[in-house]
Amino acid sequence: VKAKYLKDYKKPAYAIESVDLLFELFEEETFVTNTMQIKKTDASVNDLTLDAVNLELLELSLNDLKLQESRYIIEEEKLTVLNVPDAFEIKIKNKIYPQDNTELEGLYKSGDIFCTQNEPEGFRSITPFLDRPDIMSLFTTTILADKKKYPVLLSNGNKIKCHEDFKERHGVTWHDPHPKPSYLFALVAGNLGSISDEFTTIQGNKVALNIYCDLGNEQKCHHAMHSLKASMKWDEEKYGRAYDLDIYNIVAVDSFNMGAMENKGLNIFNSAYVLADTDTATDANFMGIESVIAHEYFHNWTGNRITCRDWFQLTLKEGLTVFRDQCFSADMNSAQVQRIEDVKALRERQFVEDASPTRHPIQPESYISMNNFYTATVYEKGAEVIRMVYTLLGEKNYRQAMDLYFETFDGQAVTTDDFLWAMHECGDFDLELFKRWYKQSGTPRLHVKESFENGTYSILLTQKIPDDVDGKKQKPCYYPLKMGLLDRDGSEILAKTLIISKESETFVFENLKEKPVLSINRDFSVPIIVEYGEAQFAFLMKYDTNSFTQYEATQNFALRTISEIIESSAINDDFVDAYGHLLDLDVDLSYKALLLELPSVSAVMQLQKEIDFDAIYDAQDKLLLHIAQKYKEKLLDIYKQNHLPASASLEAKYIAKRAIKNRALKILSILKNDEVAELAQKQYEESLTMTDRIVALDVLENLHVSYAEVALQDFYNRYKDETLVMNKYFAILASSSRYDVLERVEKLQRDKVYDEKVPNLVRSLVGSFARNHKHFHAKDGSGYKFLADKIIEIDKINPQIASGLCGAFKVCDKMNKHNQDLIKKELSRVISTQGLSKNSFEIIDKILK
Ligand code: BAL
Ligand code: ZN
Repeated sequence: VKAKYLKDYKKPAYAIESVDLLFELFEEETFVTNTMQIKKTDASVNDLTLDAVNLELLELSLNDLKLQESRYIIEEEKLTVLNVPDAFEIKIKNKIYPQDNTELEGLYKSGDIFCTQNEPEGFRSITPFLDRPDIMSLFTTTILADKKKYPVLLSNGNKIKCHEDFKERHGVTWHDPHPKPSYLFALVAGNLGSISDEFTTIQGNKVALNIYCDLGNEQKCHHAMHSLKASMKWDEEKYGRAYDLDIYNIVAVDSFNMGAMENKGLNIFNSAYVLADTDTATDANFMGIESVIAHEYFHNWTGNRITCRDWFQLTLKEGLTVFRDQCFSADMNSAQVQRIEDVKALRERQFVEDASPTRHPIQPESYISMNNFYTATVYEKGAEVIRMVYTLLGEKNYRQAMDLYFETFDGQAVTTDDFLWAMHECGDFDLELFKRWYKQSGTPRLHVKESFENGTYSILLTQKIPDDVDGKKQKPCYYPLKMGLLDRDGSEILAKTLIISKESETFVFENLKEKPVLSINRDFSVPIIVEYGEAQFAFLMKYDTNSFTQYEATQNFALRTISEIIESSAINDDFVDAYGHLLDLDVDLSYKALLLELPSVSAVMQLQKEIDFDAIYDAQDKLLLHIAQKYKEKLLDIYKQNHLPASASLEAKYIAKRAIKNRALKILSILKNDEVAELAQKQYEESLTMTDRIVALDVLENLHVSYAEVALQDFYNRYKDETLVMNKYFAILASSSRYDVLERVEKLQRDKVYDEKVPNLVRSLVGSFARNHKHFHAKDGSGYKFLADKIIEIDKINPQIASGLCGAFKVCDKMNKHNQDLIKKELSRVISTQGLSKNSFEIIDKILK
């Protein structure tokens, strides 16, 4: 297995100026004819080597002359044409089998729909090509297929011709006027339903908008359409970027490895991020759709018009586009809630990755399978790095810098250095020091030491930078650190952004009457872990004017309290009192629901040198039970005041009410009494929304066996034909705290709704079980054995999904010796499986090293 290295990047020796593709789709096979106009850009080369996977070649000609076999070589992943002229046309016809493609890369079938996924390297399994993002070409695509089975035929760009002159078959030709890399090529053919709308750009161009889905699901596409129009408007207003084609198509398919894909003018989506109505989708699903629709739309400028030179630059488009979609969602909803949700997700996923053997910088230096690098680090930490640039520059300069970036690099495939150049042209920051964020891995820590003497308050800030994964020392970071000082009455004395550039620095604040209270890393201005000396968590929970650090104080105080319970069993009453104050706070209810949430198992585990899941669960339960007992009446009041079973409104006010009352219900459920079980049961039966129904079902599953059985049966009967809803059902059962979870998961695999070929279902059942720490890390090794077996099985079907599951073993070296040995035994078994994909190999190899 060979790795690729960033340092080995070489400019391409050829340009493919245009590509003409003909797809002849049949049930048993598909013929692809690819005609390319190619020019040498490096006169010293003789041969042309194209990327080609499992090539079944039918015809090959150069400038209309059929090539003899002596003129070309076919290898496992290559087609080399020998001695080519300086400029030429090459025509290749080959055969592929989309209906048998279970890897869901290249051209494949999701149910009865032909569709594609080409990022990063899927195109080479469709037809030979220079399949790298710095080869940008003009694409013209003709699709021929059965008229009845595939009335809808789509590709990138504009429809330029219809071919209706056949009996049972028909065809369409699409032309994309924007040069693009092959990873943005897309094709769809199917019998699809759709909804349509229109958007007029700021320049006055009318754009036809279409969302395609399985027939019968059209009514579930309206939220996605609304989100698309809002995204188009937002990008014009905030970034001055308008859409650049006459048509924008989105297609929802059920089998998709990722969330969605930004193919030029023809986005293909995992149906989970398109389809929604209040009966089948939760409030969180609605938000997720809004954000992913926006993300893919924003890629049109940050990703498509300006793309990556090579895959090591992935964060150039992903970090930036995640930052853009986060800002969009903040503008559309509550900014304070959005920021906390984004940070929570970062810490749950990225911080864990950054502390594991698979950690990597946002710009990795090498990879074996690029598919393994669509990570929380490249995406979410990448977005935090862009956010720091934004903070360093300020809104106005950032906008100027983005304008410069678009002006300078439009139509090109560029690097993160090019992006930072544009940012630096319009801002004043240390570019070389800042670049370390792109090269270093691990989560930096910042130790805070306060002192106060004669009216002078100082903070000594010391950076602790983790070593690289191979033990190499890394250097201090450069970043903006937002902070504030409060006086003892809770009024704000100052708010400031410090620039941190050294390993250790003291900041001094003079002329203060008394020692102030420090609020640090406001808005989470830098993705680090702060190590507090004598933090005033209870005070900040009450008085902090920054909603993020108020939340942070609550989390930190809770984490400290849980750690103390693990050590000594004692519950800190100060925390419980401070928590009581939160219950009375008169703030936005969605925000309050977040304040009242105790830290997750993952958050507590990150504090432990050797992870002890049983101790974490016990301590969490103990604290929660104490809170539920002490504040039972208040929590019941919150529940009753905000529970509106007859409302399914998606207005922010009602979403917030559902959030807070469901938080109260979940906390109360630790009491495990009939009163709460009846509330949950009633909520399950009476509420009109999936949000309420799914919370009630989850509560019942973990609280009351006989009520749960009835509700689960009802849920199954009601939704068994709705795969997206069944994902939720599988996830609840696989995440359950009940003792027989593994047995039930094994049984559910045989349920007729379950299909191991559909990634969403695998993620819901097997993936959720792998995150169910209590059962996955069982001392008898049964959880590990189950997952290892699944990885071996699924790796043969879909390597990307299998390598995703391998991630559950990332915590290996933080487990006790007994569990470590069990994990290593299972992973050794997996890695020695014959024919294991490079995807799974790469992850397991890193964990075992
Ligand atoms: N480019 C892969 C899917 C996404 O990040 O939008
Ligand atoms: Zn993206």
